[in-house]
Amino acid sequence: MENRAGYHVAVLGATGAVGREMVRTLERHAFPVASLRLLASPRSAGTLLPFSGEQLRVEAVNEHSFDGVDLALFSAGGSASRQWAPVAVNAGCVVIDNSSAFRMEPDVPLIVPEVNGADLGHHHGLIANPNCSTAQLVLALEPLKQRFGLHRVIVSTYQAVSGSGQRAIDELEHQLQAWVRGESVAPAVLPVADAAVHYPIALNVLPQIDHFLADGFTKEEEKMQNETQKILHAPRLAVSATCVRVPVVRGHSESVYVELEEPAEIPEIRDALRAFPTVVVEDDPDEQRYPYPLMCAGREETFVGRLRRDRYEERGIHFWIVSDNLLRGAASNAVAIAETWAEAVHG
Ligand code: NAP
Ligand code: 3JN
Repeated sequence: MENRAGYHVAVLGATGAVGREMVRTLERHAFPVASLRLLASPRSAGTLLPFSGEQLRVEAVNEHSFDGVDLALFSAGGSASRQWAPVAVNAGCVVIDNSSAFRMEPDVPLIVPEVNGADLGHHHGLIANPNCSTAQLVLALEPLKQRFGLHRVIVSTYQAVSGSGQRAIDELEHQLQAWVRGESVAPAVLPVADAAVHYPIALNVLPQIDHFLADGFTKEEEKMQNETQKILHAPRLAVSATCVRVPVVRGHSESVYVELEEPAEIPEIRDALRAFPTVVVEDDPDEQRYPYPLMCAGREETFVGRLRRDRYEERGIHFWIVSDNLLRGAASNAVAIAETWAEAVHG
């Protein structure tokens, strides 16, 4: 595309579920893009994708893809990130990586701008975007931490299939169409594409996201624990997660139990959440109001509802969070990091 004022930007994984949203989000946010390079594997080289009224051709990533690029948004999986992030950084590019490859490295800031944007002050060219389930959780936890302190967190997720990529979206659609026809199709993607065994997701719920670890938790559950502790600067905060895949296309939901350091009344908690940027409280039992995934798809905010005190533990509260996993959890968080970075560097 022609050069305009702004940054030379690349998106690696541009043809994926997240990458396509990154391109749309750059346009929707009017991020100052001087030129945009769309990168993927050789499989999709030549594909045309729209950006700002033009059709841009996807290129296969190579050793020269990042020459002259200021900023690269990566969303092509951990192994592509491990291969290409050093190449991009050596070429002088700042990389915002959406994979788990570098998130827990001490010298790589892991950022949700509203929560810990200040951590962007120290990076070596590589900035990490958290897991989608973590991003929406920390947005609800940070205002509670600031006002009341956090003692422990127990979270159960209800994660949309789009979190597992375009093939998982296609798999749900094919299974639903087959069910309507009274047929069945063999599952091949979920719960984990490279596992030996697959289970149906249509009209089903799978209590497994990513591979199992030795103690029975999954890697997704461990990511939620570790990343939440890092972003909140709370390395000893007890965070226990159960991550579940549900037959929803877009929008992750979370049922959260939090023990606060100090007891608090529900109206105070609502006020603290409402005052926090990008958090929307949608909570009125009298009017049967609470957030759900179809309400949140395409929105960048994080929605909180079903707020209530625990009946046994004075400092315990329960609530429900919903957010668009492809936006807040991935593309718009990455673009928000880019905006924070651009503001810090060039004002
Ligand atoms: P997807 O729909 O399967 O798309 C994968 C993208 O990566 C495609 O553009 C694909 O290109 C590209 N790609 C794959 N291997 C590549 C390689 N070796 N070299 C260059 N490009 C390659 O997956 P997705 O849902 O968009 O997710 C992509 C990655 O983003 C995930 O693996 C994960 O690391 C990260 N992610 C993070 C979150 C989060 O929670 N923040 C959520 C979802 C995903 P082709 O079209 O050429 O195959
Ligand atoms: O399954 C979800 O809802 C979120 C998935 C995220 C994901 C998928 C494949 C690889 C990740 C991630 O962001 O943690 C990764 C990864 O990079 O490890």
